[in-house]
Amino acid sequence: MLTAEDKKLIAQAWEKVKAHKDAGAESLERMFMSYPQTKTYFPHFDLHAGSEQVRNHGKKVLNALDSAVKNMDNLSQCLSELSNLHAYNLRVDPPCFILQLLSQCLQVVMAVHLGKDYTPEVHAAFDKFLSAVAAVLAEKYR
Ligand code: ZNH
Repeated sequence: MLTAEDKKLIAQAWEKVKAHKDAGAESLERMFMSYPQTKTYFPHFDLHAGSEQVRNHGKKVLNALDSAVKNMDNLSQCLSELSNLHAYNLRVDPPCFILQLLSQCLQVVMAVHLGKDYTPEVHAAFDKFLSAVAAVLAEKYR
């Protein structure tokens, strides 16, 4: 569970992350490079560096996380449609594991952009938050 302090740290740090419009695309690029098996879910995408599709998808992911940050107490409801989409679009095994891969890459991108502001406390709070997001996205898998 996120404590009141976690929520405060997440909300503050997220404002700084959001200022980097390509943070989502950077996270996706890292995910595709570090975990090549994730590329199999995007056969219809151009995955080369600088791809416009990856850029756009990165923006969608950032927007989804932005509403998740704004609805931290209500993640299930806030991400319900996205959860449906992932349950039908993605057939990964086990889903929670692969969903965490993007979270790992997001953490690295946040650390790069936030530098010393990405304290161990912020890291720990985001880790909990992103795990909760991934759990919601995985919750409708059968
Ligand atoms: Zn995902 C889609 C988010 C993870 C795969 N996604 C998507 C979207 C969003 C997201 C927002 C869009 C939707 C619409 O359009 O409506 N994701 C997300 C998040 C996360 C994720 C937040 C975490 C954290 N995904 C993921 C992973 C994967 C994926 C890990 C694999 C690997 N997604 C996906 C796909 C899609 C999506 C495939 C579809 C795309 C297109 O467009 O086609």
